[in-house]
Amino acid sequence: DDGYRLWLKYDQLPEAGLRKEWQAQTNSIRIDQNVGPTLQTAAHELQLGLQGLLGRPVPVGAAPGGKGHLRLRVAPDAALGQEGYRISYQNGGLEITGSTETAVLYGCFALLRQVQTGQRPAGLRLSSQPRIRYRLLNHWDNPNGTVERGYAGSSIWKWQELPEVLDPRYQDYARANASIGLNGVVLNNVNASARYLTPEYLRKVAAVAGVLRPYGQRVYLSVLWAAPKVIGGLKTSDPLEPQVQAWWKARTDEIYKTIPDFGGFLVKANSEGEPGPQDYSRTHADGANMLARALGQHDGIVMWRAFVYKAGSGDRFRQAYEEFQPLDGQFADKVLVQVKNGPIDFQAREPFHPLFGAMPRTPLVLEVQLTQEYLGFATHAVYLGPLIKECLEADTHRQGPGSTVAKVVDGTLEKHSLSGIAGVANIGSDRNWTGHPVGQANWYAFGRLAWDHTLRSEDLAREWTRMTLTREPAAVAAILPLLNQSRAIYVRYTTPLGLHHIMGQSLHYGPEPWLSQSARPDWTSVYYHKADAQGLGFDRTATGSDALALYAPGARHLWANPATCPPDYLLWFHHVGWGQPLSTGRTLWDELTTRYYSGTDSVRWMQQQWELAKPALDPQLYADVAARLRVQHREAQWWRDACVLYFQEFARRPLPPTLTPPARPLAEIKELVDIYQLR
Ligand code: BDP
Repeated sequence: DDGYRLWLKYDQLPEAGLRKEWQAQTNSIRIDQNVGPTLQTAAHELQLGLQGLLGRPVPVGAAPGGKGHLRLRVAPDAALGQEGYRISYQNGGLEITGSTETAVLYGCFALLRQVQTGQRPAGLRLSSQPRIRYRLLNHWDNPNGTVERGYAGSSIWKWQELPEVLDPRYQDYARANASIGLNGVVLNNVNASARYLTPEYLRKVAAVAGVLRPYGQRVYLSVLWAAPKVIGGLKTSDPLEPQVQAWWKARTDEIYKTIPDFGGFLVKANSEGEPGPQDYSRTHADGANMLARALGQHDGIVMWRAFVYKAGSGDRFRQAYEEFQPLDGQFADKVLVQVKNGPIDFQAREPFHPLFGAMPRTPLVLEVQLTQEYLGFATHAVYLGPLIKECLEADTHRQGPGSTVAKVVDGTLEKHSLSGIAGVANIGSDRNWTGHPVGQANWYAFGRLAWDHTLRSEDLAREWTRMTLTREPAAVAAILPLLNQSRAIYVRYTTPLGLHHIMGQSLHYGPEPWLSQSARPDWTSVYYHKADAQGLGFDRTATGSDALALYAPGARHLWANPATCPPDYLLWFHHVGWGQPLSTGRTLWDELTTRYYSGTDSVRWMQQQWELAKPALDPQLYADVAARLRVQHREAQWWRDACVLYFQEFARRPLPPTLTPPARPLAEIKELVDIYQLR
């Protein structure tokens, strides 16, 4: 098994009885005549799946149908909204209904999931609708085929070959996205090239859009703020200049002529050297609103990213908040502000971003990163369900207890009709799409949570495992704890107790806590961990940067007191003495080192769990993950030894007696980083 089929494996169900039960309900698929391409796609996908799973032909024919026939029907239903579906028995036959063809398509994949995970058809009654309106993957793919922070091969978009050649992968990609409830794709990197807006490229983009459309996937583009200068021949890209406004309006109209269901723009502006409205002393709102006006009557949105931090302007933690919060209420109706889950940058664990709940008049898109830039690339097995859920369930306390990030993002807390969530894709041209097979679980869980953030991370891990790896109970029982604990384990052997941003420079791989020189101070490690003879951690209380003050009192309260702050967040907010006893009963030093060691040992445990599942796994897939786990263990030791020895230079304490000191000196480990960084 090369992993290409993802979770959409339609191998015959092993249980003959179960097959029979489903066969009795799926003699044929019935659709009305003259339906559109999406319903035809839905019928085709269902046919494909059922034929494989049930091991016999399932013809598609004209409705009505009746007993034993499965009907797909589009019928406006206010209770289901535009995208929700219902699966139920009507007149003795199963029926999948929704207000739109796309809704029925989602319903078809939901039905297939029922069959794939071994549910019985008797009494089946299921309805579901998405809680978030825009559910997007963000590709950081470049025109030359590279992927920024991509670890699964090159880009799946082959721009040279487009529009004539349509790689079959585009359709399989669209199918995968639709099957988990996503509805849109930003095709290109936020560090954007202007060329996507040229007529030459728009033809290519339109060709991709044509493949994705029947699967309910709309296409969006990241835009370069300076495009009017770079490709438009203008001298400025000042958003208040009429010629700039006219240029964007004309470009946008052109896009909609080529792609009538174009989704809109994603913008990274005045961030990490990208141009933006501030180059002309204008605000982010001036820029975003200008683009919203260019969209005019077209059905599209602007997603304006809040990932900004200027060198030398204090604690990086505070900066996005300070720039964006005062703009609340100034953004036009079609604008959503896109905020990363945490205030720094996709670290293995971050407190939720203080902007959530603090901009009640602006819909905020939650951005999470599926590509594991800071989580071991495609080498380390890290299931991200728990990370995404941790953020969604975090309580901002902005409108009293229960004001979770999820409620901010889905729009219910502040009564927004627009809502969005974005996952930075971990997909590339590797045969199995994501490099590490467990990366597929992250794509899967993200899509399912984007549809319904109340789903449990553990349940999604189970679904994915059973659809993708095996349904053999003992193997599933071995794999699930591995997945569910993998993120916590990764945190322990890399950045326990709230350490953050101590990874290798630029590449963001491996440990480099000693990094003290860089182009900007907030790209070093010492800026974040602040180790000294007294202790460790970033004081973000009133005696330090006071970033804690950005949170509502209820949320602040959780972290404000070092004695009661949950250990997982401790060093995010406090500089703690090495000998300080923690709530765990150990001193900071002992707890820190114990976590580095236990995290590393846990990778051994992950290996053992994987071994237990071996008899039920495809040999190729088993071997691939087993080998990656061996690397992961070696690199966990790398992290452990690097961090323990480095911090020991400050703490000047021995390891707790139960721990065996690293066998190699720090100098040797530092060389490793240089080898990896290719400096
Ligand atoms: C950082 C990445 C960088 C991205 C940036 C962003 O290192 O490559 O361009 O985020 O999100 O984490 O804009």
